[in-house]
Amino acid sequence: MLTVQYIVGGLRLFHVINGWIFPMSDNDVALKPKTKVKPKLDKPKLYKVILVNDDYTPRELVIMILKSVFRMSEETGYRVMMTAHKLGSCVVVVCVRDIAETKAKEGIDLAKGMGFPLMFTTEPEE
Ligand code: TYC
Repeated sequence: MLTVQYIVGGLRLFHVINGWIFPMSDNDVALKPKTKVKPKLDKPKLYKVILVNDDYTPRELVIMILKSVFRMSEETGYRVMMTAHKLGSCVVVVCVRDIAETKAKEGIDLAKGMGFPLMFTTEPEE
């Protein structure tokens, strides 16, 4: 009995007829794969913005800065502030380096403008 099979090898197509392998001709396009090859983009490295505790900045000011710079609710701001207050520091947000550094500077500058030494640092995520 005559059996015909098709083999896709890389970009070349082959007929297999009774165990014999024949390359397909260029205009023989029946089994051309329809899948598109998407080039994969590297995912950007992420950075943590970290709120650091100090003995001078008022709690209410820390919460106000978390709300205005990092768009946090009062409740989240309170929890993040208290975590830094009790443990020494707290991760505020994880984002791309550019944004992380800009947000950290905005927070520092706001507090500095009011005479307080509040500190935000940034570091790469593992
Ligand atoms: N420890 C400060 C105080 O008792 C409040 C504070 C909390 C300051 C968190 C900084 O990151 C901080 N007034």
